[in-house]
Amino acid sequence: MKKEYEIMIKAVKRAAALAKRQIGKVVYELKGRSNLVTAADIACQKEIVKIISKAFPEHAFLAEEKQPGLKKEGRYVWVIDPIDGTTNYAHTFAHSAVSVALTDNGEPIMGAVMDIFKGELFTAVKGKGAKLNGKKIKVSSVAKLKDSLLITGFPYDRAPIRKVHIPIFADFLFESHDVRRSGSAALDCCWIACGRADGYWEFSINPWDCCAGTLIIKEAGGKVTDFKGREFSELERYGAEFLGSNGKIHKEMLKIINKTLGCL
Ligand code: LIP
Repeated sequence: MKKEYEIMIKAVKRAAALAKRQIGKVVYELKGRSNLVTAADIACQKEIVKIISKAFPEHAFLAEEKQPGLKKEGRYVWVIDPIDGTTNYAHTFAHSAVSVALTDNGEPIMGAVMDIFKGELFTAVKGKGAKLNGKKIKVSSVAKLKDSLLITGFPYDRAPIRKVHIPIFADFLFESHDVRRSGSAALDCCWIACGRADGYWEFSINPWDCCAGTLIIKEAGGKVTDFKGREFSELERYGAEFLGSNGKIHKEMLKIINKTLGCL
């Protein structure tokens, strides 16, 4: 898998550099209610696909942006978010990343997330740990929710916000040190993995938002499940309900989330 890793890093760095050159120079379009896409998203995805397809023409892709002719079925599937945190990127709110993961029969085996603005590169290979700029990282040692810093996000579909997301947000706000809403799921996962925060929950993110980040959290000693505490069983289910943590506060977070979900 050495070649796959090298190609993954090449693709992520090339896309991050392309996105960085375009900061502030691209207009956005709406794919849906508050769901933005820019020309940079499209260009970065095409560049990533070009690099990977040249090296591995038989591999398939699960990518955020529509791209005609992409092979979708196969043992090896590359999961791509060319710019995660597109709304941030479009507004030059400096917190967006390129996220690429390679899966083998639906199981992430390597992943890379590169912060477009800061240049931080988070990587993980299954069974070999997680790194930030080549140095091993691990989740925080915070053992209690009341001592934690949390992260969340909100889906583009704003409908369930008032009845579901705000009550859960409020519960966590009162049960933790504080809650951050960054706008990039991939970076949220990486910040849990390196101990900058202790738990991240979000409804309705996509496999491309969190596939690499899920592996990076796990390889850094953390835990990722849905809101019933189950590991993701298939690629398509990644992110429908996302809870990533340092493992130590996972049960407390599940209890808070299900307090509201149980009332619905
Ligand atoms: C975004 C996620 C973010 C979430 C947004 C959106 P995108 O991904 O990274 O966590 O809150 O709703 O899904 O669309 O920028 O790739």
